[in-house]
Amino acid sequence: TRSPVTVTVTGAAGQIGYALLFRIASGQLIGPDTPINLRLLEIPQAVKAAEGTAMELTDCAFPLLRSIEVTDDTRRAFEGTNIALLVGARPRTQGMERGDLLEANGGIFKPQGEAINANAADDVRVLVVGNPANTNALIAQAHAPDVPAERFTAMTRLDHNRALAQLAIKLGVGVDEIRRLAIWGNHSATQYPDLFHAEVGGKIAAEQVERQWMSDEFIPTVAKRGAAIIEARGASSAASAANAAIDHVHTWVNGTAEGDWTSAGVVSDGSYGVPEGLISSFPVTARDGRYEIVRGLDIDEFSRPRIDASVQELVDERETVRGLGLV
Ligand code: NAX
Repeated sequence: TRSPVTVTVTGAAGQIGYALLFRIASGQLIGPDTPINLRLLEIPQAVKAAEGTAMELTDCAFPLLRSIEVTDDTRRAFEGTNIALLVGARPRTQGMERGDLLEANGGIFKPQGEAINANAADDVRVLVVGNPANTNALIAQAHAPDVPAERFTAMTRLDHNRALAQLAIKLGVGVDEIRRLAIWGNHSATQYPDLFHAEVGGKIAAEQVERQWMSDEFIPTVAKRGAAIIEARGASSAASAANAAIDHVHTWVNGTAEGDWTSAGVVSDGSYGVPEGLISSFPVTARDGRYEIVRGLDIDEFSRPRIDASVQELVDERETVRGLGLV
């Protein structure tokens, strides 16, 4: 058994929280040898509901779950935290402009970044799930100057998994036969799922599908999957989002397979023309507990404008939050 890890989950009473917490407590986030101390952060009105979830977690008698604490105190929530899953966010309501949404989320992610800076463990790793995830991660990171910027990431693993599944269905293969797929850009409808480096059976995926399927079906299906789930289920993706959050952290800590990569929103070093400092999705490998951008890929002319458009959206979001004094 290894030493315990403190995991903080914000928005713990929400629907992703409910799908996520039991998997964390059962050992799927880090691995079967690592005990977990859970901290659940909620807003005061939802603390009681989070306490109900905590009761159920207790009732599972998970061998790895050492403690659970529910709080509405942001500073306490991140004290000694090793893994912070920032799920709670302000949803877009009717009539809300994008600027209003970014501002409302600034009110959440700025104090959380400050609290992580002041109180978290030295090895803290942060995953932002709450939307707009990339820019919320940027805001939190901007307020944690003492934490290495690379420890702040945004979730595009759900998009990655959606793309894997759609390609597997199209080619009639198992998802485990696909390697090197990548999501580029923003976790939004502009994201670009890239099949030009993806391999199936050792051959490039883009050469095994029609170009028209890729542009008219695959890309929009992946990019608009969240809306399709809402339409069908009457509620947004929850268990699949929680699953992706588990995958993101598990890979971060335990690494990617040799010769393969995954997708994550990470701080750009300027690679592929993505302005330095933006938190954008890239193909990434994980080794020794670090995500690293895969370098040196050729970007073909089908992909280039699509990547650029999604990155431009991130640039615009950064301009908006700069204008609001949030970064
Ligand atoms: P819910 O509305 O069910 O839950 C959100 C919870 O966050 C609520 O319980 C609320 O009280 C809490 N909360 C709000 N402000 C808080 C604060 N300042 N501190 C602590 N908790 C706070 O939403 P849910 O369906 O769980 O989704 C959560 C977020 O994930 C949303 O922003 C959603 O848009 C985003 N998603 C991101 C995805 C991704 O791939 N990156 C996919 C799934 C999901 O749509």
